[in-house]
Amino acid sequence: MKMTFRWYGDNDPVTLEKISQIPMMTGIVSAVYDKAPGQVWSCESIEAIKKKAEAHGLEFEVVESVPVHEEIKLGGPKAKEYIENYCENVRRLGKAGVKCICYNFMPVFDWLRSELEHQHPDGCNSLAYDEQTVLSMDPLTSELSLPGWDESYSKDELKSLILRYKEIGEEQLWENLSVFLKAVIPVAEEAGIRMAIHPDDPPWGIFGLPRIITNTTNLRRFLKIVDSPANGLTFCTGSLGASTDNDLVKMAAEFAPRIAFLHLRNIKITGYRQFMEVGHPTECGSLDMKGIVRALLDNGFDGYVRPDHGRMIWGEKGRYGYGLFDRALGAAYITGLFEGLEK
Ligand code: DNO
Repeated sequence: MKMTFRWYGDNDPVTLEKISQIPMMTGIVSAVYDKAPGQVWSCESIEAIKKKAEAHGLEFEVVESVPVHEEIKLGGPKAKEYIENYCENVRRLGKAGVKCICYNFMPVFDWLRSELEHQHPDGCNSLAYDEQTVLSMDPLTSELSLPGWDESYSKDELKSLILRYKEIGEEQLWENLSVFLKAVIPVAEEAGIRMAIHPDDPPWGIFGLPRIITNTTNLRRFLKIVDSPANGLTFCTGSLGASTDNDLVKMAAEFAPRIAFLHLRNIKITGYRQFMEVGHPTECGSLDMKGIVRALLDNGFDGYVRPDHGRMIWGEKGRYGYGLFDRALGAAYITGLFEGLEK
């Protein structure tokens, strides 16, 4: 396994120097942020990230994310063009030495929470989700915005997008995913890249939009669409673990060889479709972190790992979920878990 850390580029208050000082850190997880989703990334921008990372003794082998344009997910008239752009990005990243690309196939919204600063008794705060709160907001009428919403859409664009998805439903989304994979995976194979789809977070449909990367049955179906090591998974414990129907230890064991990227974080389930993010160790939440890592190691996992969302502790303010302190503690904990279980 290789321990990595997400870096949001030059504007990220968590600098490369700080990242490089975390024990056992091998590289960063980053992306080109100067282009809109669907566009081809310039080789200069890709190389610039690599150079900056290397200047701090860090590798740049993982990209999160190359976003999938909504037209691709919708199978719209411009899907073909955007898929070609996507393939070009895969080629360019491969040439720059990238080995793994994380992406998702969630309609309209990426990860979604109802609260950004859920207060804990010890004075820290974290992201939290409560289905009742989410359901009480209708994105078509509400003026509110939830974390995970793409703020680049106007209200009207958002509305027409949501209506288009309502027409296509789950099966058509699978079909569109299949068209995408059949075009992109052969290019990834050639480029020496493992594609790693991120599960839907939370792993169930919201606002009547279809979500399909959610559970064991669907992950099996996904992996069969193109049965290649290059068609892999991001195993995000906090995303899949939000559904109590998902047995993460079993899933880790079954999918280990196809997991290219591992996002480790713990959540505490506080009710039906209600959870908050907590510190990484097993005892802090509802997920068996040690059991998950053991299942992965016993079944041939060999991929990249990063600590996922941290709480805001020690008075830190920053990008929600992506402060330095708690993610660094998470990295140290995860390194210890692997060390203990591998030896
Ligand atoms: C949230 C992240 C996701 C992830 C994308 C991958 O913190 O895990 O936003 O990067 O879903 O495409």
